[in-house]
Amino acid sequence: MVKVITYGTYDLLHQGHINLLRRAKELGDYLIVGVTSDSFDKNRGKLNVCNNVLERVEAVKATGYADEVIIEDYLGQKIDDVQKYDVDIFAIGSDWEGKFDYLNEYCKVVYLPRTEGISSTMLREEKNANYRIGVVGSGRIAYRFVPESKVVNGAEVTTVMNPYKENVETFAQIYGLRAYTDYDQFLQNVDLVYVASPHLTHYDYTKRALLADKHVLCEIPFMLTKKQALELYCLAEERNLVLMEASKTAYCPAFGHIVTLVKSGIIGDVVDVKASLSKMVVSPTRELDSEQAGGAMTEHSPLTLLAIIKLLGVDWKDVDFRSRVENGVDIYTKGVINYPHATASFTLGVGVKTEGNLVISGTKGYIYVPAPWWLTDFFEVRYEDQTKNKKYFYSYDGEGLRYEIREFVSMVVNNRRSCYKLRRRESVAIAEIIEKYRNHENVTEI
Ligand code: C2G
Repeated sequence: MVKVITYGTYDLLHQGHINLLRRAKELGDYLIVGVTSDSFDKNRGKLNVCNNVLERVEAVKATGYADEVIIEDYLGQKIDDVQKYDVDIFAIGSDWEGKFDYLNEYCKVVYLPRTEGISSTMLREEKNANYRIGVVGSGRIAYRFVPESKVVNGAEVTTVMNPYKENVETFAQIYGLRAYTDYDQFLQNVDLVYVASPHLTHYDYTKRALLADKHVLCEIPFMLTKKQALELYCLAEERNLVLMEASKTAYCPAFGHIVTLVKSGIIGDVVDVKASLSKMVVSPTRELDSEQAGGAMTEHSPLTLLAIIKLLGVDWKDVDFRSRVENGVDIYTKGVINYPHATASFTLGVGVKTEGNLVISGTKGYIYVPAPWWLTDFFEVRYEDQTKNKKYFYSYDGEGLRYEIREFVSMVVNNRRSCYKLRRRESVAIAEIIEKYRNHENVTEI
């Protein structure tokens, strides 16, 4: 009996897949089809798969060509499978020509002709309305945003706006976008707005976009007061629009899993959270300009507060700050947030360097996330008995912005107003702590 094996995602199963499976089956007597697991696809950068693994397995079975369906869940599994199932032929579409020659050591490798003119990508694009994203501001983060948006289906950056003509034109030329210096005109030509402008403009740009019925993803620091954050979330709710804080760490795979592991009690009761973030900058720059709300607190606290609030909640009792201030800007701030049964602290620097890690201490053990924890793809759960320690690894692709963009587009497409990865009340709590600091409440200079 000649055994054949082939692999694929088989998302939105189409004629190309069916032809491939038929041809693979014709190569032998018994066909094994490896369908990728959802996590395997995420890890290899396929973030846009529409059908889940059960749906994809059912679709493959329904073709009638598979004698056996298995799940592909890890890199290198093909070598194991070929040996485990005693496979004679590995078959795959010609788009993979040459890529699987390494399997020749274990079986015969056949590249089958690919069906032209149809693909899952094409079907996904047809399925999803293509929303036009407009970027407000053309600074450093915007330059990272556009390439990241290209791996997310359902939306495309088409437009950019900046009141400074030269800046906006350079940016538009690099990415082939339409450029506007007038915000109202810009708003007429977009569906979704990404606010990546200087801190002090976030409120105004976001509000005007919501009033023009546009969904908004707004960079951090999202809002500088609790009132602003509440007002805009209410406005979005009233108008049935998505408003999301672009706190990229919140949407990254590793961070999400830290939160769920902690909530499931893996380190017992959480008693202390320590989060640090420092990035040295050199003047003149926005981060050191008091006129532009520069400083360590506005620049970096949203991510450290995200960690604290996600892990300990929004019902904190008091907060106290210590800052080193130079030219009206905090180059270093340490904050202590007390909860009834826990405490948390954050250290932030734009002119003081410190280790940027995250430590979550509990009654059974602790989680250590090395610097830079906010971009993490790795963490370790540690116990007194070190033999129980466990390391966890995740993907963190590109600049990591793709995860938040995907969440934003998914919220719009699926008409979801709230996201469990960062709840609106958590975002409001972050704004409230920033506001207290900016109002000099419990701030001591050192
Ligand atoms: N295919 C085809 N014609 C198309 C589209 C796809 O012949 N128009 C083939 C692919 O070449 C592949 C199979 O259908 O052999 C499954 O394609 P995908 O679902 O896109 O999966 P893929 O990402 O190619 O996964 O471990 C996974 C494998 O490496 C391949």
